[in-house]
Amino acid sequence: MIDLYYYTSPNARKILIALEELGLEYNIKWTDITAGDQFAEEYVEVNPNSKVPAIVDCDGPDGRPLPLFESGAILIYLAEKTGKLLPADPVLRYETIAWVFWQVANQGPMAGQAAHFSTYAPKAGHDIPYARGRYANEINRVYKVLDDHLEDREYIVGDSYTIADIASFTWTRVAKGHGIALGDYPNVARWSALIAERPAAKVKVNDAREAQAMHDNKNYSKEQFQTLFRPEGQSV
Ligand SMILES: N[C@@H](CCC(=O)N[C@@H](CS)C(=O)NCC(=O)O)C(=O)O
Repeated sequence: MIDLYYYTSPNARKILIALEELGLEYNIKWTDITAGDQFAEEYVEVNPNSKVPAIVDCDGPDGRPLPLFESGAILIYLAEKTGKLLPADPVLRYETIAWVFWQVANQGPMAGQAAHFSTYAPKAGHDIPYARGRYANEINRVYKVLDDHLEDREYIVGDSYTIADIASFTWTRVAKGHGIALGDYPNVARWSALIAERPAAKVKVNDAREAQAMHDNKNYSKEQFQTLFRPEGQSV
């Protein structure tokens, strides 16, 4: 059994989709990042960086429990554990790992900052045109990289679905919120629609807190904003 420390977010959803796709048994440990659960002592033992996702695999390597954080590392671990979603061919394998790193170092953080400065910060009275423009430009550059790459490919690496696709898909499915019109990136749009049809990509979390979180996400309270974005420093 794998415990998934989860909150409604593209990074945590990567792991949810991978667990479903791989048919692994899991248990969701709801971790409300708008209430500060990520700073709780027990959670920091699993993820010293205080972000979701994280997992604990009770049946890790040699049967020992394995706590793991960082969505890219978790995706690679789950793929290696099952021998799926990561090509065996070394060239394709490293290419897949490179695109996973690309996602966690570029698409994720740039989309997050673009949404922050275009939507969340202005709502809290901080409209900073320089930051808004900088991250809007950068996230559009990132989407152009992916769009060019997908021009003559069905999936990101080789001709099969891999963890690189899962990593990017959870962000493209909410691209609008990051100021991206997928219509401007037709190859990304086609690829994203293809993945959206997979049953595992449609997984829903059967918990009232999920619906509440999706609602909150559109309009954080002052307290939630402070806990999540910490404009005045650490909230704990
Ligand atoms: N590089 C990390 C990023 C994780 C991340 O930024 N998670 C966000 C949600 S998408 C979070 O937990 N934010 C809470 C906070 O910043 O306090 C990963 O890929 O796992």
